Amino acid sequence: MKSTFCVVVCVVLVGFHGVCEGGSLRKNFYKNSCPEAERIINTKIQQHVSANPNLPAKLLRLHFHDCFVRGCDGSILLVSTANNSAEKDSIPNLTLSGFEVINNIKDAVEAICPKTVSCADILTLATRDAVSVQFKKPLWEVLTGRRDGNVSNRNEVFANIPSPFFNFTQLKQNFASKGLTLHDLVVLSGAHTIGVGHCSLLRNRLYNFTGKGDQDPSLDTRYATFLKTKCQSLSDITTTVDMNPGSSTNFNTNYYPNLLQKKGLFSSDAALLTHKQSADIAKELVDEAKFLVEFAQSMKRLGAIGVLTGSAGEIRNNCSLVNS
Ligand code: HEM
Ligand SMILES: *[C@@H]1O[C@H](CO)[C@@H](O)[C@H](O)[C@H]1NC(C)=O
Ligand SMILES: *[C@@H]1O[C@H](CO)[C@@H](O)[C@H](O)[C@H]1NC(C)=O
Ligand SMILES: *[C@@H]1O[C@H](CO)[C@@H](O)[C@H](O)[C@H]1NC(C)=O
Ligand SMILES: *[C@@H]1O[C@H](CO)[C@@H](O)[C@H](O)[C@H]1NC(C)=O
Ligand SMILES: *[C@@H]1O[C@H](CO)[C@@H](O)[C@H](O)[C@H]1NC(C)=O
Ligand SMILES: CC(=O)N[C@H]1CO[C@H](CO)[C@@H](O)[C@@H]1O
Repeated sequence: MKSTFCVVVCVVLVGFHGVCEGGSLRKNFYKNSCPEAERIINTKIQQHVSANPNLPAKLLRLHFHDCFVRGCDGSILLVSTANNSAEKDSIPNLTLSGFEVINNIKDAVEAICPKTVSCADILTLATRDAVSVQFKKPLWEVLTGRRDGNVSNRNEVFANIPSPFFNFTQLKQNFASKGLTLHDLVVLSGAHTIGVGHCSLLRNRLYNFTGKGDQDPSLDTRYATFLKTKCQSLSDITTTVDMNPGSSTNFNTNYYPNLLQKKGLFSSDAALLTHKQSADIAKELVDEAKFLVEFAQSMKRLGAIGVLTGSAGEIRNNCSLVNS
């Protein structure tokens, strides 16, 4: 009865493939089938993050890309085969990494509970745990019970992953197509407090914004001068710069004060200031306590996008391959 109600509400509110399908995710889904799963994932992540402080950023972006293409179904983890080019082999996958960490955790989980815990859940839990290491407590709640998809198509990435060149309207529409609100958009953009971006994606803002050798006027001039010392020419496509100067491994609320000072890295960041409603949300999120609470809620919604549950999908044996 309750689930029928939920389905009806979901269809009315967001359509079948929206966030509401997360309604069938549960707290501690593996409590009986693999009671140690969440602990193993957490222990492994502690080790991996201490060896690689960039890992939280890598996993956070990987999880986001997984959820925005075919829902959070682990499709981003699949490798291409003779007959199929997978999501991870599309252009926006630049610098996606962390795959080997997920595979390593999956091996450890398989060793104690074979064929039980999905790759989609492992990625979701591992992301939460990685971002949470510095806080020494889980930053958001992860419901579980996702199952793995068996399709990963390179051609679906461009239509689903937002581009760093998107304007406000495009960003808002992209998030809405995933059942996420403008508020989620501004809150989740705060993920750009950690990690790096490639010069290739901001070079136009620095050197050729309108095709006349000019600079993006929505970028702070002094910050642009600094960025030019890193991204030294239009032809530099390999160098990376911190998303957030000085705090690229520290998850905090610095994204917002920087954004408000016109120091957002990409056009898509700057675009959040072009409308009053989103600019006002950004101003509120300067408050770190508020940001952390909102981020937790939006991550829960992100992690529920288009999930496969019940008997849909499968539990992959190997996160890189569909079961044969
Ligand atoms: C709002 C639309 C978004 C756009 C247009 C966007 C775009 C990008 C781009 C272009 C990069 C740099 C990739 C590279 O040069 O290697 C990046 C990095 C990153 N993004 Fe986003 N992103 C968006 C939203 C998100 C969301 C919702 C999350 C997670 C909740 C996220 C998390 C990250 C992280 C952590 C990095 C750093 C990755 C690293 O250090 O390797 N982004 N994003
Ligand atoms: C690729 O497709 C062909 C023809 O449909 C099939 O015979 C072959 O087994 C497939 N190969 C793989 C690796 O799936
Ligand atoms: C994926 O699984 C569905 C449902 O189990 C099945 O109908 C479909 O053929 C599978 N697709 C691939 C590419 O394996
Ligand atoms: C945003 O970009 C789209 C696609 O390029 C364009 O049609 C639209 O006019 C742009 N919107 C604004 C407000 O610039
Ligand atoms: C700047 O952009 C314009 C228009 O896209 C292009 O014609 C020109 O070659 C670019 N300049 C450089 C130095 O690449
Ligand atoms: C999983 O599949 C990948 C890709 O084929 C392979 O390289 C890897 O060794 C496999 N892992 C295990 C544990 O079999
Ligand atoms: C990390 C990863 O899988 N990178 C791939 C991204 O896609 C290109 C092709 O567009 C591949 O060459 C990379 O290996």
